[in-house]
Amino acid sequence: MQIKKVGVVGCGLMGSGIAQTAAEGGFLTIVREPTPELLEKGLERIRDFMAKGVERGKMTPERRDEVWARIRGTTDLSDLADCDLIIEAITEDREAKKELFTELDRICKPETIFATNTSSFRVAEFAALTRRPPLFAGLHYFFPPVINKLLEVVQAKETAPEVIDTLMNFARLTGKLPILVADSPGFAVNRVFIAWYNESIRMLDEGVANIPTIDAAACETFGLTMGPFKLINISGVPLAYHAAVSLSESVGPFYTPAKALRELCEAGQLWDLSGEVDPARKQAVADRLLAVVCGVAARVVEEGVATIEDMDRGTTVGLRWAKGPFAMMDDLGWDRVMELMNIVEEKYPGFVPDLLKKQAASGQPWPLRYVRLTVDGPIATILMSRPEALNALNTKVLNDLKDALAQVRANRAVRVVIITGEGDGFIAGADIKEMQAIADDPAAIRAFTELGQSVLRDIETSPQPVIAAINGFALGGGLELALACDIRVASSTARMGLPEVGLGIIPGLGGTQRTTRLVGRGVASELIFTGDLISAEEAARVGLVNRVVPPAQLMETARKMAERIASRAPIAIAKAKAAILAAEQLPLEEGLAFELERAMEAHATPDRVEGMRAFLEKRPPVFTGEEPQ
Ligand code: CO8
Repeated sequence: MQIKKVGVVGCGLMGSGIAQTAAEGGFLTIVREPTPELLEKGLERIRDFMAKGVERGKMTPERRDEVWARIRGTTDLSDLADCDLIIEAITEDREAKKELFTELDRICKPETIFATNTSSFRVAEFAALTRRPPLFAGLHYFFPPVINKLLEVVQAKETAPEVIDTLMNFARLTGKLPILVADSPGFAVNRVFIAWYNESIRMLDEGVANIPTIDAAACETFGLTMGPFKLINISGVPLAYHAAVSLSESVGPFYTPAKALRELCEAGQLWDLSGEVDPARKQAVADRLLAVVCGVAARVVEEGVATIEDMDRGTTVGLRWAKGPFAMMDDLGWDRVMELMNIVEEKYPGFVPDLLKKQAASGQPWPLRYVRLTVDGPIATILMSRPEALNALNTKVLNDLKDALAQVRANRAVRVVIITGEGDGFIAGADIKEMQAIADDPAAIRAFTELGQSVLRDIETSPQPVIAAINGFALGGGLELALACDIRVASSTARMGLPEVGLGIIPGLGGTQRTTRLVGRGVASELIFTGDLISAEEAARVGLVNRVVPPAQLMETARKMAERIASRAPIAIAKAKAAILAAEQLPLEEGLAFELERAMEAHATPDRVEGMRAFLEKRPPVFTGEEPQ
């Protein structure tokens, strides 16, 4: 399924931003408003937003012109007939949406994918009105859609998996970080967000604290610059009220809007943010908020709406929380989490979900995974899966990677490993935030660096060859990781570099050693001393990567290469790998002696017997990788 032309129906605050991101992603985009006046207003919004982007240096004038050239406006719905994807972004009016989708279904070609940006209704309800439920999904953008990277891709009951793949890909091409969620009221992130602000207002109702205290406690607890009251004043009181009403109707009375919110909405006023913060009351507020968001997040996962990783991703990327609920629970520890749960369980009996109780009873942290291992026949693929931070390496990621590598090493069926990254990055280096947090503790920095070095050494010494499929930024520790792999294939859009000296540190995960061995002192020195990023083409020219391919061919190229390697004798490959590595350290004589021993070991294997026999019998060999008796 290929998307080239995108239709966006509705060019208001959300629709205009959605259209801009689609055009920025390279798609021909046609926006529709019913009248020329509304259309002009919508297009003006896009022009203004891009002009501000140019003013702030976020966009060059050339880029603005290029994006603008991909946007067309219309008042005629039938102009959207040949779009490959239509995103509905009209007001949250059920009947209007129903009417629109019925009409679009009549007008559009049968293969057009429909997506609704609804936040309050079920996707399936609209899909059922059309002849294309398998081609119908949700794309739930977060405000402001050009800036907020989070996008919930909603899979309704009948949405086809290929449509979901296509939309996830579309989301990435438009610079979004997609999370897959089920078609459930409020999807994933709003369930937590609405609970968070509604609970804040309930605490105001109950006299737990005043507005400035609640806002301050929320900011400190969730690492925000704006608390719930200030945020609601900016995003709109009616929106906050109606969102809570909608969830209370579909999920239950827990979401009934707080009294003060209802009254404020009815009065058409804003919160009065004045007053003093009362430090003595902040802890009580923080406890309630933490308890509520952790419990709700676990409930949403228990219902199968999203994974624990995506709940954390959704809240950190979409709501800008410093940490997601599951990472926060791991930090707090189970004794403290259960203490918090008791507070809310008393207020809302039955609040604590079984999933959370079970995990607490196990005493284990949540099984958050930032590295995904899949094994398909003889090929293992390790996907670095922390796209919200361009897959930057923190302690958790390094430990997950170490585990994955150990599993691969122990699996005799695996003959080749591919390492690649999710989203825009391969790996943008060691995690600078984590390094900064431990910067004053040299022992901790040393331990972190040693852990990184040992993981990269695991890659280098793995008996199975490892291919780095470099899909995006490979910087600092990320490039160092790629250099520990045996072979590097890069997408033409990848960028590489060793920018450490710009941070006042040096490449400490083997960058000074492996780069020099691979490309020589001159090129290594230029890369390391300037800290400049280079293109994939340039990396290939200096010998840093083996080959460069178009982005769409990256994984296929890596897999084909892996398949060829996997068809060879595995013990011979492991021996050859050991000898190649030895060549970097040993003088030639010693290297040749080392090679001779490895050659004799390979010669003694049943695979050598099979390989030579198959050649003479003019048939393909069948290698087993068995050790000699
Ligand atoms: N660490 C932590 N977070 C990161 C990192 C990183 N290395 N790189 C990117 N991120 C995060 C960003 O903070 C941002 O998160 P948020 O949205 O919460 O602010 C998110 O990823 C997306 O990044 P940007 O918004 O910056 O994306 P852009 O497309 O604008 O820019 C770049 C992409 C150019 C890659 C930019 O993110 C960048 O410059 N990143 C840092 C690259 C870097 O300096 N890497 C080297 C790190 S140091 C290292 O690897 C040392 C290893 C040896 C350790 C030895 C210790 C003694």
